[in-house]
Amino acid sequence: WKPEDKSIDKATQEMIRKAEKEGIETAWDRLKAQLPQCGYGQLGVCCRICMQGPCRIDPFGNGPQKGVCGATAETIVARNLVRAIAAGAAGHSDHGRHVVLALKETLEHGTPYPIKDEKKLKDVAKKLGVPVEGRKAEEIAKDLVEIALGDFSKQDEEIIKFADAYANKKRKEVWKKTGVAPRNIDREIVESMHRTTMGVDHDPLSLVAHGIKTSIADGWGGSLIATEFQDILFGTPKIGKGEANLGVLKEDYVNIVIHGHEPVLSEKIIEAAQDPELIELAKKYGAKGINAVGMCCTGLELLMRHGTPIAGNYLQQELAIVTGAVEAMVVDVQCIMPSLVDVARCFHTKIIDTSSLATFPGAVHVKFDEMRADEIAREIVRIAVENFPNRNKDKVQIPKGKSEAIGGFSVEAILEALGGTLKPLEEAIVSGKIRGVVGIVGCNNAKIRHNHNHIVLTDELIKNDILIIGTGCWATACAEHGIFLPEYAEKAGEGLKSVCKALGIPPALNMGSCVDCSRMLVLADLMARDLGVDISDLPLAGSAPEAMTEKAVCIGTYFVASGILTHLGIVPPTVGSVEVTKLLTKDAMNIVGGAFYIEPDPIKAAKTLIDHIESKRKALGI
Ligand code: BF8
Ligand code: SF4
Repeated sequence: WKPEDKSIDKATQEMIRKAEKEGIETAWDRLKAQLPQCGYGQLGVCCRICMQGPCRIDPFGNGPQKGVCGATAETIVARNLVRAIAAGAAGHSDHGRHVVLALKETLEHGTPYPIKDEKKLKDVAKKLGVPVEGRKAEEIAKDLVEIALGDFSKQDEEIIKFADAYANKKRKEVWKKTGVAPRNIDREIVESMHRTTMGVDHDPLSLVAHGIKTSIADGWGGSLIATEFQDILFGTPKIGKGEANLGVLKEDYVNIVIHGHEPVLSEKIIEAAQDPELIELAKKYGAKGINAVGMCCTGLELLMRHGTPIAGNYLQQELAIVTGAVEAMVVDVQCIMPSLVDVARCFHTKIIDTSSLATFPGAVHVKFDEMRADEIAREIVRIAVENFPNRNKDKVQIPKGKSEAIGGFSVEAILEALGGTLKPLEEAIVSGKIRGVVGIVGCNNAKIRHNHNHIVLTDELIKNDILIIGTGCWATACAEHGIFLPEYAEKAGEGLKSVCKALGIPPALNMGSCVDCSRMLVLADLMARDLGVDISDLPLAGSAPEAMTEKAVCIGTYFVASGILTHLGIVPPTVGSVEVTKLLTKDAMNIVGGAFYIEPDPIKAAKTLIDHIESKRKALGI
């Protein structure tokens, strides 16, 4: 298993080689040690829900076909899927809650997080029917906080207020008709756990339906709330430049990598990294200054809002430490490998955990508190600076690889670039210059050659005049491979190229972190409203080419629930049930207007997505 087979990226390969030479274990080594992985687990037919188990179903039909309680493969697979969706929804939505609570604290006790974007505040308020005329920002914000928290706590049967305000009528009708309109974000997650506990819901159809409901509570609820409140507090992203890949680390500087998901932390760390007193201290220790960079989704949040360099995506987190040049890696929640602490032990790097939710054995614990955000951020940066003299220069090797990237494509920024409406984009789609739009999301997965599926799929689609929008580790992959540069339009088909050139945009647009998948929903919804159709009628598709987390399962499901055909580049652990697989890949299309499509080969996947887009165009008569 050569470094070239583990990643398509040269900088990543270089660091894998360094890790191998120095005997440092990485995700690929651990995957190898896991092989062959359990076949029951891969099919999703094992159950550990009660202590009569673990039970497993023989997929070949010779052994047991039921668990001790009588649960079939269909029930077990559906329950496992619903639990994965619930966990993914919980991750995004709890993140959303934290942002709302930060704003609430600001209003009540004055945290160091003032409202940065009053225009966004008013726009969100108007959508939700909150009066804005003649009112102070704080008064409007108070009402918004109440509505958002209400979506986590209200006990009536009505659809959550954010989904009600943001989704168009046609989509809501589909949800109401099929009984999947979410009532309360927390409640749908709790009900997922209740339904799937021993001896409750055993019907794959009603289980999957509730999974869909829970996913909508995330996409049109928790994630959307996270994005909108982050924009209010930290500013709505605007189109701007940045840099990506391990080469953003600097040899002569104190390097701080901010890794995780919640900008409540990362915003403050990059502020503290600019503190003249701390820069002076860094110089005293022999560094030229402080270089704070991002990693994973929190890195994308910073890249989107400030053009902060991003050091990598999920599979590059260990490798950033392997450079030997990282003084501190600051982590909060989600997608953070526990192995970081072990890799850091091979160097001087300090792993600093900051969330009260997430403690890493062996890390330095500096728990974050919004009220003392500035002080704590400075303390964290100081730890990094004071660690600089411990760096072993002989162990330092920073790969050169990095690329420039244009980012910051919030819906607002896209509208601004188009002159205030989506009309130019819609006209390009109607005229056929752009055949359609594909939203690509999600992770890296050690089982898939790092960044390979992201790049091959993106290239193939843009070649066929399909505009790409996307988020998460896909966005970092594109940033690293130069796809987010306007000149990359040269690789696009003639139609898409001409539109990109006219607008000066790249053929693929970075819309942010994984909670920002909500931006894609808002964009699709706007387009549907403009054209007087449902989202499911539009020439759109979704894809998670290197899916890994439960959050990705949830995102895929709410794309499907929003009426979008969604490709998965990895076979999910649901194929052990014929019924659940059929439900997700076929029947869902007739029920919610979207379905999953599984295809590990990105070229084949591109062809199917293109065919799907062409069939939607035909149905629309364009
Ligand atoms: O939320 S894309 S590996 S970093 S889950 Fe994680 Fe997947 Fe990356 Fe961000 Ni999203
Ligand atoms: Fe086995 Fe049923 Fe218990 Fe699952 S819930 S572990 S299938 S007995």
